[in-house]
Amino acid sequence: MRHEHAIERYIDEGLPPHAVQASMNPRPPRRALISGVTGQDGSYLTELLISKGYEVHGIIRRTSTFNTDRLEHIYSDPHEFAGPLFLHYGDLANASRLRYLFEQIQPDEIYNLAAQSHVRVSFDQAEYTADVVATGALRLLEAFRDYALVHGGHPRFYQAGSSEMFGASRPPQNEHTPFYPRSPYGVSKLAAHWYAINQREAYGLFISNGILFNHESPRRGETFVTRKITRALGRIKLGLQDKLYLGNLDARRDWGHAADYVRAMWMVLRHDSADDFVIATGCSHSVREFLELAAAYAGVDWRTCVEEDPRYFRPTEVDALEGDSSKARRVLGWQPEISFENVVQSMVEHDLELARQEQTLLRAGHKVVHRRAMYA
Ligand code: NAP
Ligand code: G4F
Repeated sequence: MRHEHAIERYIDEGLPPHAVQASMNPRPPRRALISGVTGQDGSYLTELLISKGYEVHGIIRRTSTFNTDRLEHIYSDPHEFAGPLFLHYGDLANASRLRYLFEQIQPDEIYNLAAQSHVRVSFDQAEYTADVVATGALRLLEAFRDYALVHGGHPRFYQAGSSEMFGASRPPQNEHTPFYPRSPYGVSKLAAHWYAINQREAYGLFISNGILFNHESPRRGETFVTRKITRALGRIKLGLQDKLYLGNLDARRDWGHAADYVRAMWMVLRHDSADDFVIATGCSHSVREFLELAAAYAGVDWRTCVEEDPRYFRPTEVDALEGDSSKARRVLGWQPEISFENVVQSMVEHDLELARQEQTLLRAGHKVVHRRAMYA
């Protein structure tokens, strides 16, 4: 059951400033602020931090439809207003609001996960992507700097960097590999990466960059290729859809599981000093290999239903990403625990179940509207 009205009660819209603080717990062991909390990684990171005793504050955007689906399960008791998750309206485009949230929440750790994170869409909306991904990160970093310098207490900042920053550089990519981004998204992430390093060096603040390779899960957005594939295969298997249209099947990616990667984010901020880390499995597969494996798990002959569609090609493609995360393994003691096969299998099983639910509703006479990706 969805708790739409319950979750709305937790969002501090309309609360006077003092009530935001009054509604929080007495000082918890650690307090985290997450931008992008409603996204794939935001939801896994929230779960991880809560399991470690954190009080978690998330920044969410005001949207005309609910964007809190990935967080609904954390609201098991809609009648309590005691956390451990608090949501606040905000946007990386709105610097004054970010400063206000730092003052009110006084976080120990900040995770900047907010982004227009779709590479293909960044070609259509390059300026907007730069505003959110690059300048948005700068707005948050500047709010963090002023908060950290005035408040003290040595708060820590995590910047969500991406393997897209390596772009055309040949694999395997590590912290010494030259950056060569191939999309407005990659360029914007690289600007954010350097803003973070500059603030670390200029002000001596604890600011770290993760350079994360692709990570997936059943909570992955449905316009990224892995989830687009598993969602479609589930529906094709149950006769709800005929075709799956894809772009470049030859691109290679280093795909891990989001749960492993948010654990790395946390370890990056728990390290003794601020630094930058590549996080990756070290194995890559082509989109075609992902498709073949997913189709095998779903029991679908993909050759009969997959068609190439040039709308999904990118003006400039990143052909091959495969990360060398030996520094993170050596220095942080991080390593992935979920295999590529398990990532694919868990996504297929999840999406077969979604398709079964859709089929049941259809058979019961309900009208089901499946949202289809628009060239992404
Ligand atoms: P995601 O699912 O697309 O989530 C992005 C989050 O950012 C959502 O919560 C979104 O809110 C929020 N957001 C977008 N624009 C915003 C704005 N203007 N102000 C405030 N919030 C905004 O991304 P993800 O896969 O969880 O990735 C998390 C971060 O890691 C992103 O920065 C991404 O670029 C980066 N990254 C991801 C991967 C990967 O493979 N997943 C790899 C490397 C780096 P709505 O829910 O309202 O849209
Ligand atoms: O799933 P994708 O859209 O992910 P992409 O471009 O690698 O970006 C993701 O990973 C980055 C880390 O490297 C993140 F920073 C970023 O935020 C995002 O999470 O595409 C993967 C590959 C590409 O080569 C693309 O051309 O799949 C290819 N592809 C083929 N057909 C497709 C499709 N991608 C999408 N989205 N849709 C297709 O139909």
